[in-house]
Amino acid sequence: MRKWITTALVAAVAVIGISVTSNAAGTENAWSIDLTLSTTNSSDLLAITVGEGQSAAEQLKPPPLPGMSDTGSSDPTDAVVNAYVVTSAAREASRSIAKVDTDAPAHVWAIDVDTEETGVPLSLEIDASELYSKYDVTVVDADNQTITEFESSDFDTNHKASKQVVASTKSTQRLYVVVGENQTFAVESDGTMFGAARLSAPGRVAGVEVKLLDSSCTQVGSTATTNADGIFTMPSITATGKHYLHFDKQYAVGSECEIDITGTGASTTACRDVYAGDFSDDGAINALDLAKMKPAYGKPSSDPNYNVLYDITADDVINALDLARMKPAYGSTLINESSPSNACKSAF
Ligand SMILES: [Ca+2]
Ligand SMILES: [Ca+2]
Repeated sequence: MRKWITTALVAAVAVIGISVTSNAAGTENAWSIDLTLSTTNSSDLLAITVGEGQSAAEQLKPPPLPGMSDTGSSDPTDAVVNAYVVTSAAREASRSIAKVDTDAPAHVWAIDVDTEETGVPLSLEIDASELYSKYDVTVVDADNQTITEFESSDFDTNHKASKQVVASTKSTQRLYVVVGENQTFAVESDGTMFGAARLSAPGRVAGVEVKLLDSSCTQVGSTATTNADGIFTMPSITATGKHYLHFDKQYAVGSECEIDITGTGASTTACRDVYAGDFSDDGAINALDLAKMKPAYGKPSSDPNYNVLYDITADDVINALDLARMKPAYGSTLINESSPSNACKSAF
């Protein structure tokens, strides 16, 4: 049994892909990305930068752009764009480098985008040449509840990628940018908690249960469940203050994170992804789970020993690709649901 586990895990390591951004210059504790927001004909005059470094740094944006005025044209696609990193209620920066936080599962920035005409499709170009190669970028439009993912395969050889991130803007559009190895997050905007859960990166997934708990670990409101796009919404959130968000799914190792709900629509949190592979459903991924998987290993869906439970990649065969999805959580106490660091463990 032990030999099979060793062989299987070595195979799993071998198939973990090399990303297109693998030659980007950023490191785990010193990285940044440049963001340029644009309508069809106009872009923000000053690209904004977010990242992580040895000490926090902010560079305030010059007095209100635009340097350009409204074109006066009825064509909204030429609307002037001004984008800001929201660093506090009163300060807006063009650059925000966070302090290194090795415990953070990911980092979240709020970005406000002003366009002089509303109803404008908005695109974002990301220059990821200084991004850490293991990190993904997700852009969230909480108002319209849409998520745009920038994965390694989206970037060209110059580490640039461009996508439409908003279909139709308001005069001030709030976006959230999530960067890190994990991409599970929640934002509270106008009394609605909205977010997404990712299962064993890459890939979002349906059926993850999301609960909001107060500081005494008492559930607030009802349980939300992620849809086919991995997105959940929790309406009518009136509570404020320190809360916990708990993500879990059967046969997966769940995740919990803290969120301070301010009631201003500016509350965000990044959580560790939920990991598939807890086939024994005991809150940990270890040899017990590999033992359950073993009879199905190497079997295609046509084989009677195939079991869809173990086919994490949903590609109709159980092989090293599935083990690769389990690997980051294998044997880890950090992300064990039973860990004492899980503040609301007793609530489940
Ligand atoms: Ca288990
Ligand atoms: Ca598979």
